[in-house]
Order: sequence, then structure tokens, then C-alpha cells
Amino acid sequence: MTDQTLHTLQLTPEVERITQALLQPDQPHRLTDEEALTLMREAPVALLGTLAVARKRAVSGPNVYYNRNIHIEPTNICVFKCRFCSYRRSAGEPDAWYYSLDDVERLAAERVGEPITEVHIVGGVHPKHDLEYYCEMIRRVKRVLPHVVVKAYTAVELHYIITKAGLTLEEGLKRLQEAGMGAIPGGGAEIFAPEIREQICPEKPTAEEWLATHEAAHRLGISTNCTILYGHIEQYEHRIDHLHRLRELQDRTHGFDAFIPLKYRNRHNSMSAIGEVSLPEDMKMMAISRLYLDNIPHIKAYWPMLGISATELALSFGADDIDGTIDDTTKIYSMAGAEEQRPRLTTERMEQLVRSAGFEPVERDTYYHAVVRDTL
Ligand code: V47
Ligand code: SF4
Repeated sequence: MTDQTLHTLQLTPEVERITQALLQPDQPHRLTDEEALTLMREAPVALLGTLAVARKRAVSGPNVYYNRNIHIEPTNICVFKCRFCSYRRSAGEPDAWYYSLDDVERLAAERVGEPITEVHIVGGVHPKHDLEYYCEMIRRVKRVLPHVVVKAYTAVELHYIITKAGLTLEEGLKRLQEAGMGAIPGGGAEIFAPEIREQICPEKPTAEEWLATHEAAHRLGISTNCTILYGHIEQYEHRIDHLHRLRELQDRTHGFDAFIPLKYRNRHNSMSAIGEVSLPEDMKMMAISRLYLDNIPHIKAYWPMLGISATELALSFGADDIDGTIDDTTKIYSMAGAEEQRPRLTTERMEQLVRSAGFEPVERDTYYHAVVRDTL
């Protein structure tokens, strides 16, 4: 970006100073919390996009990743009652669902012969399940789909069942790893700051418990993702505090593969009176995530939550991953009012989306290795 371009954007002196620091070619500048807050409050969103794409290109070049995946959501019955959740039900409610281990195995078996590389399993925290049930579910999926990576259970589910089993986090995770768990998704982080967490999900494991679960996984060599749920009652300070805690853990463990900013969707939950934030606000969050989290290699625009057009736009704000084909196997976002009521994308459509944003699509596995397919 030339000085002239910067000038046309009419930046405040502090934004201009931070911009110059971020644009130094040879010394990547680590944003302080104060600088990140200044950018969120004062920087034009177009500037954030330019800076974030420059950072993304330095990290992953022209590549934008996607994978072939399905989700399995074994139940929406949950012991917790997060106020933003449109998905949970109590046992006995008409639209509560629950899959037995046989049901889960049958869902996996329906995919035999398909080119998927990942099965993502998350659900409500069912009061009756124990650690052995969670292990057996993974074994059954791996038995019928031995080549897939099972990315399973949020830190919320994991913390609950492992603690209930009377084990340390490391002991419990080791059992799941032995059963075939290959990675852990990023859900359940929400907002770490206690004054917000207590209002939106008071019963859930605390920030410290969520972070300790991921840290234990990283010690065992299990890669994990991380998320934020933004755009409800939190302030910018809470978002930066959240990113700060993730960056600090990542400095110590290097176990996070991807960060996923999750936009709060407001239908059919007890926080529905709160509006949803605007598209520029989503793009600002994407760009700040890329710029602040300088030690997390991938920033994911999760299309079932953002919608397809916003996902394409997010690639101009630093995202380098659009998640997967999904094939209509997740309900968390459709139940919360997301545009995609039956989320499913072909690989051709995903590649087209990436190319029209000016990047190179790369099919990846869970660990961001490129998947090379035999086309014969
Ligand atoms: O933790 C629930 C969120 C998360 C709402 O790791 C909501 O690759 C918005 O974490 N509005 C679970 N969000 C999903 C998740 C995830 C998704 C995709 C990929 C990965 C990954 C992880 O869904 C929950 C919560 O933050 N959520 N309700 C809502 N109304
Ligand atoms: Fe349960 Fe997860 Fe919904 Fe919270 S977000 S109520 S833990 S299903």
C-alpha cells in the first residue's frame, strides 16, 4: 500500500502509525491489545482488509483451504442452558433428538465409498453419557470409515465427561485418543471474560477450564481449533481479551491449527431480542483475528454460519479456510436462523468461490496437508 493510498483513507495518527508498523516487510509486528482496540474502533474496514490479506499472503500465500467433511450431531439434549443456543432441548421435548451408537455407526456407514476425509462430531452434553460411550462412538466411526480423521467433541463436552469419570484431563483425552480421536473442534469458547460468560452461558466450564482442556490436548499432540462467539452483548475489549488468552496459550503450545470467529445468530433463543451485527462488523472481526493472532496459521470463515456471499468476502479480510462440503449434516446454525437452511456445497462450488475471490483453492485434510487425488 502506497503512502498516497494511506492518505486517501484519512487515518487517525495512531491508526497510521500502527498501519506503518504492520506494513514493515521484514519484521512482522505483533499487535498489542491497545493497538488492536484502536484498529477496531478507528480503522476503516477497507484498510483492515488490505492489512489482513497482506498478512494472510505472508502466511499461506495464494492458498485458500477447504475439505470434504460431514458432521454428526448425536444429540441436542444438553445439561446446560446457554442463552444463545437455539439448538438445545430437554429430554422429552418434541424436537429433542438422540442417536444411539448404532444410529451413529449407520450414519457413518452411509458414507462408505465417499471421498470425505473428516467426520466432525459435536452435540449437546447429554446427562446420561459417560467417557466410554464417547470412546465407543469414535471407535464405531473409525471401524466403518478407517481413513477419516474423527474431529470430535467440544472442550465443553470433554471437560464434563472427563471430570465426571474422575480422571485428569490428560488421562481422559488419552483414552479418547486411543479410541481414534484425531483432533478437537473449537467450540464452547464463546467469550472468556467472566462478566460476559456469566450472562450468556453461566453453567458452562469456565475460560480456564476450556483453555486447560485444549492445553492438555496439545501436550498429547492432538491438534485443536479455537473459536469466539461475537456480536451479542460483549464489547470490543472482551473480544481482544479473548484473543489475548488464545494467543498466549498458542505461544506456549503451538497446538491450535485454526481460529473461527463465529457470528452470533439470533433466531429462536432466549437472547433473540439482541440484533445481529452488520456485514462490515463481521469483516472487521475476521481481519482483526488474522492480524492479532499472528501465531495461529489458519483463520476460518465458516460458511454455514456466515452465508456463502459473506464467506467469499471474508477471503478479502484475511480468512484462508472456508471449512467443508458438510452435505447438510449440521443443524446448529440453521436452527439459529442462518441463511443456509440445508448447508451443502459441492467441491466445484467451493473452488469457484475461492477463485472468484482471487485465491487458489486447495483441498486439505484436517491437519492442512494438501489432499492429492488420483483422477484416473
Ligand atoms: O460453541 C451456538 C456456536 C459452536 C449459536 O472447529 C452459535 O472447525 C452463533 O464450534 N449463533 C459450535 N453461534 C460450533 C463450532 C464449530 C463450527 C464449525 C467448525 C468448527 C471447527 C467448530 O456454535 C458453539 C457456539 O459458539 N453457537 N449457538 C448461535 N445462536
Ligand atoms: Fe448445550 Fe452447547 Fe447449546 Fe450450550 S451451546 S446449551 S453446551 S448444546
